[in-house]
Amino acid sequence: LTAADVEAFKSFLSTPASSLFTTIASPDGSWTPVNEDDLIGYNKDWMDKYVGHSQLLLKPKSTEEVSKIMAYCYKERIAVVPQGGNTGLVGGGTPVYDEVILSTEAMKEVRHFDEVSGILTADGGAILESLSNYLHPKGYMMPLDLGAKGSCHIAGNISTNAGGLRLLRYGSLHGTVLGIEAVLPDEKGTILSVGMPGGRGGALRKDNTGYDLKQLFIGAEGTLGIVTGVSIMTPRLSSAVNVAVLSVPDFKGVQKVFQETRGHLGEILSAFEFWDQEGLELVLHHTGQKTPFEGEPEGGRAFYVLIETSGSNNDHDSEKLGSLLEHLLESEVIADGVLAQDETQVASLWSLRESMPEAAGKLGKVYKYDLSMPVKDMYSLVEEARVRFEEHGLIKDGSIKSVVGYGHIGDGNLHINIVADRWDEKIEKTIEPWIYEATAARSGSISAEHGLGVMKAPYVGYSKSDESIDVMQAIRKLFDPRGILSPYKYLPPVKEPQAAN
Ligand code: FAD
Ligand code: 2HG
Ligand code: ZN
Repeated sequence: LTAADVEAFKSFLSTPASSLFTTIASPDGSWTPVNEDDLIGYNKDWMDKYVGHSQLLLKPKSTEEVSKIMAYCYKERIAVVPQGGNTGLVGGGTPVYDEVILSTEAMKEVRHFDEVSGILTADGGAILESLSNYLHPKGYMMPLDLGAKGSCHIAGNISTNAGGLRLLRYGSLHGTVLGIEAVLPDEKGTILSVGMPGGRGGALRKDNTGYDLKQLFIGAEGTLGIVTGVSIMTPRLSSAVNVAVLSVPDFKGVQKVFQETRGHLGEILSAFEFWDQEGLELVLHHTGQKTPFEGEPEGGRAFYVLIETSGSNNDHDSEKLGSLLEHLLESEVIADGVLAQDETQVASLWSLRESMPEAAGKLGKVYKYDLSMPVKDMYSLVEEARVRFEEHGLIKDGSIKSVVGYGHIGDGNLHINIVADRWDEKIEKTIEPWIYEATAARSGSISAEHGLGVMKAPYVGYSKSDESIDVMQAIRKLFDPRGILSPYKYLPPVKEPQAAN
């Protein structure tokens, strides 16, 4: 990055850029840091695990500004990392070295809402919770919800293909996103608009004219272009929401409850989450909440399940949920169950689950794994992990403080949070690649929803074949021929062909 680069960027922007070096003072061309503090929060991630050294933060206000930036970066071969709310959990949104940070923070407007179809069009930097708040008075809701909703941007959600707490009901973003506007890292800073209202074809539910290009951007983690706009299908807001939390003696019971719940509740089921005893204790300790259950579970351990229903007839839904609970209690599949009586209780039961990442973060440094696998194989992995850390002496010496299992059972997605007293190579090497091998042995995926980022780029081979990785590399090169977008992330480096002897 040179002084001339910074001046060029400034000329493209209507808002000022933050730079460590906005004053170019000395004759040798070195710069004077003026606002280092401004950049700290953008250089490190939510977990404090990944820390970069970017010297420049750009907050463009329009797609056209992004286009000028990307054309310039292409010309000058300047590496860029797109950043939204910086809540990602795999080190995707922070620089590895000194890449320029391009933040969507200043692009956060709703562009259009169609009250008949429920199609919402917004800038990429719109915060998920703001979009929910915009939709609620109109009787609509966002099809995704996650604990980071107060900070994450819709383009960040799309770029990570975030799953979250409602995927079971409303499906993945591959189904709900209808259109994407993105700026490509090419000579012109091409603005690619696919399935956006007003464009050729517009935002359509059904469109079979050629390759579905928008799908490539969903989960691309900023490797193909900068997502500046999105159109998304939003469902009607449910007028009746009911929540129950159950205590289940063992993980076999959790699977039984899941089976029974799907059978009994059918189309009104909107979430099915679980967590273990360690998880409950962690959350109670760090939030100061009280357990909703009477007394201790038998043997001091249980699993906990949160069931949510969303529908339009409260009498019908609560009767169904009530009779499910009765059935589970009578058949002794569950030990206890609590049904929320009002909105406050709904929120407090949800917070037992939603507070998990934050509570783990308060205890220590958290090695996080988000794995997909058949439900029956999930919890044995958590147990194996505990045995492994025990055998390696990491529990005894206090390096590992807790191993928590929780997640989105309804989607076959297990979260393991391994809470350590520090970031440490020895701890990491005991976990990785063992955990990826154990996942592959269960025919699982090493990332169910958080993505690859810098953390899992070297390990994607555990979930994808060499042929798939080669095709992904080729797609990446097509969109980003100079390799300037989020380098060092997402995929392993391209293998150079062996020279013939
Ligand atoms: P960032 O963290 O800023 O970026 C994430 C990735 O997207 C990076 O690779 C970045 O380069 C890229 N990116 C960002 N903006 C753009 C853009 N405009 N164009 C191109 N690429 C871009 N995830 C889940 O899937 N499910 C959950 O339930 C969930 N719960 C969470 C709870 C908490 C408390 C926290 C901290 C995180 C959680 N996450 C969850 C992870 C994270 O919030 C999501 O991955 C979220 O979608 C990231 O959005 P963001 O705007 O913060 O993106
Ligand atoms: C969740 O489901 C998120 O709460 C975060 O995906 C999981 O922090 C984690 O490991
Ligand atoms: Zn999750």
